[in-house]
Amino acid sequence: MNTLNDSNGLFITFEGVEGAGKTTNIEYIAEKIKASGHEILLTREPGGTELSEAIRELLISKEYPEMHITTELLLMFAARSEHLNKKIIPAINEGKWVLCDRFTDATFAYQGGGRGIPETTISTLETLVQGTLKPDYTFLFDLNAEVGLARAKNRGETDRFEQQHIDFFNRVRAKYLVMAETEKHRYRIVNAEHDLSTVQIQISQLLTEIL
Ligand code: T5A
Repeated sequence: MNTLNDSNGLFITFEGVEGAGKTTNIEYIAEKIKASGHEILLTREPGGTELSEAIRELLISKEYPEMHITTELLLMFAARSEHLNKKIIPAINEGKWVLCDRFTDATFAYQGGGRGIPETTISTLETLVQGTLKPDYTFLFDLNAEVGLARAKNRGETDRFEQQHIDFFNRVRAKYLVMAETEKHRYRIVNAEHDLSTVQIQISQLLTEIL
């Protein structure tokens, strides 16, 4: 794995169930950070490099509804390994603030909480792919899973994950909340159920603290 140098780069991730508003708000957050003088890299998981985006297509495609959960887990980490080594770590080492729409906490929430893969299995892969690297901050866009799913479905075409039963998303949300409680120093919770302007007021307050 590529290693981090002692640059002023920062790694911030954005998490939450489907339709929580991560993609909508990440640009807003990027503008605020840029205005304070930092260089930004905006990216996402699964994806972020040409190969990782190709893996993303396999993961979200409805052509593979019966994908085995271990295959899904390994593909998530295969995409992540490429993304981390080719894009995330080099950018942090150049002093950039990397803003990533989802990262390994999504694996703990979806493949762990949602699919029931043991946490120790996910942690083993996390260590293999990331060593000790973790995000500096994680914004959790928290909302009732049913509200989020309805927002995502309103947007049109759904992907393979969005076909899951609501119980799956309730477990995903519950796992995120456990992680936020366990890692309070890293997590910042945004109540994403409010209208967009109220959500952005909360984001501004949280960013002021970080900046
Ligand atoms: N996955 C990912 C795993 O299972 N394991 C992993 O390790 C990783 C990395 C793709 C899938 O992969 C899974 C999780 C996902 O199922 P993704 O591309 O991040 O990951 O897909 P989604 O989370 O499905 O992305 P969404 O676009 O659905 O969610 P967002 O980004 O949180 O929501 P956003 O911003 O697109 O908003 C959705 C809609 O709601 C509206 C927006 O305008 C938009 O129409 N909206 C609001 N409406 C009212 N009030 C607000 N406050 C609103 N905020 C946004």
